[in-house]
Amino acid sequence: MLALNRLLGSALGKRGLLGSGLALASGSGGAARCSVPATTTSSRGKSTSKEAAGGGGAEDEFYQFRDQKIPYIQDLHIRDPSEVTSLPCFRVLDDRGKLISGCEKFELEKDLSKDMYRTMVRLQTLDTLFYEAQRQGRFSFYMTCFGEEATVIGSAAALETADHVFAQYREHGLLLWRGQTFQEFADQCYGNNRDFGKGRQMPIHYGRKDLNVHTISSPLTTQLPQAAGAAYANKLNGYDGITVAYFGEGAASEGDFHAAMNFASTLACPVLFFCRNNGWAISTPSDEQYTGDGIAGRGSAYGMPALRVDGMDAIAMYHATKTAREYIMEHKSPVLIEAMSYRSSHHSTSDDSSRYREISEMQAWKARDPVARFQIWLEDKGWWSDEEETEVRGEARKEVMKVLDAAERENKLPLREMVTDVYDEVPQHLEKQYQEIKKFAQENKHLFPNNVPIE
Ligand SMILES: Cc1ncc(C[n+]2csc(CCOP(=O)(O)OP(=O)(O)O)c2C)c(N)n1
Repeated sequence: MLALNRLLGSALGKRGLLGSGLALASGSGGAARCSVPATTTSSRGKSTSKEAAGGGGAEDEFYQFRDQKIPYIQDLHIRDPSEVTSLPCFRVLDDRGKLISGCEKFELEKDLSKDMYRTMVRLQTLDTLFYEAQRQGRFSFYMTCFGEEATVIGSAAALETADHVFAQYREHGLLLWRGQTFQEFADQCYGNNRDFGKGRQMPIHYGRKDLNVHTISSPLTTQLPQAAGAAYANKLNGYDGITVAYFGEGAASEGDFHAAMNFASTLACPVLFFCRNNGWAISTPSDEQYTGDGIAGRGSAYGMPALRVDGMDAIAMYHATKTAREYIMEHKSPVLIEAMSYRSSHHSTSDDSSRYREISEMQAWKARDPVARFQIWLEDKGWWSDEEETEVRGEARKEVMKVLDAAERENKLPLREMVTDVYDEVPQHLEKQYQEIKKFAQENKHLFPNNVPIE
């Protein structure tokens, strides 16, 4: 039994458990991975001694398996995963937005806090009005991030603009934090001739080279192996920054998640895997999505430090991301964060979530609204007033209405843009297709929006 305790102890002790402060387990080890004496290993994965090659008799305490030191036990039973304690969840504010006693050291400074809060309010306003505009048929599709404002803005604020971001689609708040204007959001959703993506992407599939935000891909989880690869390339090039991959807990069920985690940990890629666990993947609740200790619990299996955080607590999100970033920069190896929150909105404008979840559930989560929680803390500090609240919301509302009108008035790109940019010169077969479409469009102008130049 002593040996079993030791086994569990070593598994737990290496998992970045949070005690009074916020700390990540150091080193690359996950459960049961220990460093070996220098004399037995010449370099990682290249063991030289007989013992390291897998030897060791019954009298030994540990099974030395290459660079892994595994305790022996003689108590045979199938270990129930529930014997391993869940990773606890780091938070600083309680559900009502009150600072938890002893967390004073985590309080953010005034200007940063106010900037974060203002951006959260602007994000809420952007989402509310863009959602309504889509419902009025002004553009084809939209997704909001209601309920996850603290997750996105708290983490964005803790990153540097130099950090490369591979997002899923519900993290547009990061672009807002990095300086994308309301007008630029609207131009992308309308796919007009000012859209950086030239109208070729679905709405909300933003991308900004100058802000180091890679273009969103609709197929889930493709961004994770891409992020691991980009992080590895940046490491080889000595790039001064990390790579971040945002994804939902639903996306974490794709094979790409596991491939990315394994590549990142074995190649020691400086990447932050940032899971937004909002409880739902369209109509699939998270308890049908996985068993075990959620997404963060998978970190130790990949030898990767992991943190679980209250994603509705902006201050906790900021510190968790900052701590993870510092760890990645120092160790040049990956970290996994799981931000626990709730998707308060429908999945997208193509969804009606009242068909598969209870109104009472949505109301219960509304009571923990991350924006209201952060506002209460700011007010408690004496840093936010009703006047400022009215002013920021009013200004944001006016601005969004204006940019929607402006984006709508702007021309779409000429039809010809459909076939440009893929090849250096438009190949014959595409030219032929384009000429056919152009002829059809000229003969059937009533089928095309009148702001698409047919040229
Ligand atoms: C490979 C792939 N499978 C399925 C889909 C359809 N799909 C789009 S979003 C989504 C749910 C994703 O949920 P989650 O990752 O939890 O993110 P959330 O929408 O909750 O933020 C699904 C199944 C897709 N886009 N790509």
